[in-house]
Amino acid sequence: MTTLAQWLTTETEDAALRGVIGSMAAASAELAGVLRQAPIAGQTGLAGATNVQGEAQKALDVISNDIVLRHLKADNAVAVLISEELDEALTLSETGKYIVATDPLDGSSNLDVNVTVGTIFSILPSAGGLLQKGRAQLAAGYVAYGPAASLVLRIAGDVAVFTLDPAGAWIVTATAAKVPEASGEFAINTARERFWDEATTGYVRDSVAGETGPAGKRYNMRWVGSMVADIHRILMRGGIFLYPLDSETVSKGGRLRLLYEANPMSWLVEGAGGLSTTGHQSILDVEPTGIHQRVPVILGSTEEVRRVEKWYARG
Ligand code: P6P
Repeated sequence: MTTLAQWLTTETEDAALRGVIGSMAAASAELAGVLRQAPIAGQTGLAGATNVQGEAQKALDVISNDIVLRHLKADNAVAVLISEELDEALTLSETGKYIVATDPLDGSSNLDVNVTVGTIFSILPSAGGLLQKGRAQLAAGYVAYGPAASLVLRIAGDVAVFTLDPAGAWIVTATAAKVPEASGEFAINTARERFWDEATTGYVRDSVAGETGPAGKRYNMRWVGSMVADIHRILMRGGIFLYPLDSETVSKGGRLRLLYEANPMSWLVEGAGGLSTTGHQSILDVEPTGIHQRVPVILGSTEEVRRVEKWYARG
């Protein structure tokens, strides 16, 4: 069996980069253990949850951020941490070579119903500053805390998948994950239909029209409401994930965050042969204007993303 450390040595000669990835993987392994016990420790965000000392329970979002921060602080290679849980970018080391942008616990609203949640991270060169396009990423990954804990990681080559073993080691379980070009499955929150633009409405209408519709095939719909869970399914068996700009999110620029959700997921999906778009451009080419900037997110199987792009091209 190949471990994460062994895989990393074949993927990059940069020991400092290997170290940062190892720190994120170690933080995620620790967090996996915390999540497994959370309902017992009263940490699932249930109303009135308290710990054994009767202290006000810190939400798992904050606990997750604390775990990531502790592991990255121990790693002098990280100059700055950008986190969904921190209003401002946090300087960790004046000499660090890397910036880590992370959503330490994405989908945490699903914790009290025991649905898969995740940690998403993006690694960028500190020389480029806080606001770099997604194409500048040096590595990106996520951990899906599901029936198994899966770490999905890409540096500059193929996308690898690791599974957490009972001893706490990440073991390679796939070395070149590929998003199937074609798929009959889309992921969108259909309760937002009344807010959708014409392109989203048209794409979904064509899809649900099935075999006799413009897409010429039957579709299924899946929406977990946890980005890591939906993206992992798409990475493993194909599909398309849509959180497009709509009349309610347009004022904020979208729903999902560019630096620590859209960019790392796009880096992984495109590295596995899929595509990502805002509807008008590749997500990886979006020029960031702020560390918590939101963007429209459409990514997955090439054929499906191309169909959405055709709808947007109609103008
Ligand atoms: P909605 C979770 O809160 C999240 O940020 C993503 O993980 C998920 O894809 C999305 O929001 C779900 O959004 O509008 O369906 O609740």
